[in-house]
Amino acid sequence: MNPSSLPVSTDRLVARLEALGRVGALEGGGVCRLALTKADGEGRDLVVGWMKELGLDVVVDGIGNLFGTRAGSRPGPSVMIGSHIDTVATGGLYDGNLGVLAGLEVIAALNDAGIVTEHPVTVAAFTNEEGARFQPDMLGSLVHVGGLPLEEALATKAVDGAVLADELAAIGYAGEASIGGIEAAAYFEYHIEQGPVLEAEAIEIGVVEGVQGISWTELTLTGRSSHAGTTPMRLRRDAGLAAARIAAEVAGLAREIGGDVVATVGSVKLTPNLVNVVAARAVMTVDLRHPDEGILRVVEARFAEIVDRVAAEEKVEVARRTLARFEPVAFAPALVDRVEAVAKRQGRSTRRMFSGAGHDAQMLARVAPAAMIFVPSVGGLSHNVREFTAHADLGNGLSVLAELVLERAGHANVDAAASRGAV
Ligand code: HGY
Ligand code: MN
Ligand code: MN
Repeated sequence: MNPSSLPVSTDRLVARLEALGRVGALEGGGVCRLALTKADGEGRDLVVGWMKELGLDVVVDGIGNLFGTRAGSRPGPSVMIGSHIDTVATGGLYDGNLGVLAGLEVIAALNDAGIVTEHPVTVAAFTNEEGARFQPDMLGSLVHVGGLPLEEALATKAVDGAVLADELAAIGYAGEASIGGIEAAAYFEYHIEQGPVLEAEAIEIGVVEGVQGISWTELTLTGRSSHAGTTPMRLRRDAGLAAARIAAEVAGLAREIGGDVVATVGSVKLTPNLVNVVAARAVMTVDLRHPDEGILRVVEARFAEIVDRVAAEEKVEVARRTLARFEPVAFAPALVDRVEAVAKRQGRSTRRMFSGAGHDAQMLARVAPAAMIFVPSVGGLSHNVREFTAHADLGNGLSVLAELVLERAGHANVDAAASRGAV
């Protein structure tokens, strides 16, 4: 059932999600389209093709952000619908892709309805939102809003050693358009929740009030390799043991403080990584998050103490590198209120919530009123090949998005719109 006045089609959206999901498809399900890989390039090609089919004016900026714009009756800032199409290595069909492809579906419905909006409407796909290959995450949208100089971003090195500028050129998306050239009058991001809340409470639409703070650190622990059989425990400088102890104590810290604190050691690389060699080096990442900046800073300080104490006890040296650090962001209250009002008017159950995941919307919020719409994730799963959101839920969020965009972009030819019903 599509209660929005725009003839959006969930079936058409799902068909595009599945088609894009075939790009970088993993054996047995799931998707791997890490930023600026060949698969990401092919996914971009597919989306650009759809943008052109829909009659959008497509531009690519210097960091590879994609923008497809449908003209309004008057020039000026766009109502922007955005997200990302890069995925983590074990990604699903929906994270990011839903927001970009739902934007294309709103465009298709505007075309089908013959509606001319006052404001232009732009669909954006931002580069490297995931931060899995290049850090920080939300890199493309951060550059777009002036939070990271383009030259610095282009020089970023991937976890696999590649340089961002080279990878961007290799897939043909080192664009000419100026950074920030497409201005947003308002920004909407439609996204799966990626957590367990909406499903657990049987709520249809998450009205997102903001995004929690995020702190990513890379630790390089340097010990000394030695023989696993001949080296007494008291003589070891074991980087692997130090990494394991830090991981365990960081998790213990999160459990001790409790509440909304989350701490994750997602990557540990040992050198030489062999069964009978005490590890000389460990390179590990620590992801800390909390909705309150003050508490996040307390967690960071306690984390630093843990690292210093364990390193001293295990006689290893420590080098720290900040990979990402973003304070919590609150979305525009008036726009958040509209998300809630439209969802309720369409008969949806709603609840207000903060986003546990980072999103491009938290960057766009620096330059325009921004808001997000969440729909449930089955089992609360995401960044997992079994990520899934039910067809009806996809349609619920799509209808809310369509109504919000139409409301914000304005009708220049109301009669044409009024004469067409919803499908
Ligand atoms: O890490 C995040 O929250 C997002 O997926 N980049
Ligand atoms: Mn995402
Ligand atoms: Mn993600």
